[in-house]
Amino acid sequence: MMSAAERVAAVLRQAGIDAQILEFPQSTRTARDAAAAVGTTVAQIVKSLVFLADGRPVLVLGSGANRVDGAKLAAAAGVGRVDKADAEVVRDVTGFAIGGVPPVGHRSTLPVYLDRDLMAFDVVYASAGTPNTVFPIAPRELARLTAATVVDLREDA
Ligand code: 5CA
Repeated sequence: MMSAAERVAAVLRQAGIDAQILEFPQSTRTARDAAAAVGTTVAQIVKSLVFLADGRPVLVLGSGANRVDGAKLAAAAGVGRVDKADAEVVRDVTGFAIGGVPPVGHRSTLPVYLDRDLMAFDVVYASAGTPNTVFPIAPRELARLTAATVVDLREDA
């Protein structure tokens, strides 16, 4: 049985991405925790969030600094309404638990929407499938790897 982090590492390797998975003794469960562990800004942490778009699961790769604007996501997905998936749905759809949901390696292939604010950075950090691992990746590579639609998803304060 492959561990969650091994599953993510295998997907990255198969895509030709030479990512080093960083494992920490402390939590990277939240964007804030992950930023502190890595020594980077919260904005450079990728949140991998499952939403239900008219009931169908989609993946949002958001910036740790932003809240996802539901109306913007609904417009991008071409649906009437979006709701955040609950913990059980997240586990069912991705095969990973909240706090360690990675952007790739899911049980099912989801449409992916990537917050364009992430594109401003040379490197961002996403979960590697567990609550104490992350991996660095160029946002352009992340978008390619996930076949993401890059779009403005930021909720304006
Ligand atoms: N490992 C970190 C950084 S990569 C991480 O996974 N961050 S995260 O933001 O993608 O995951 C935490 C997110 O899970 C929270 O932003 C929140 O949207 C969601 N979440 C936390 N608890 C629940 C819950 N009970 N039900 C649904 N979603 C939840």
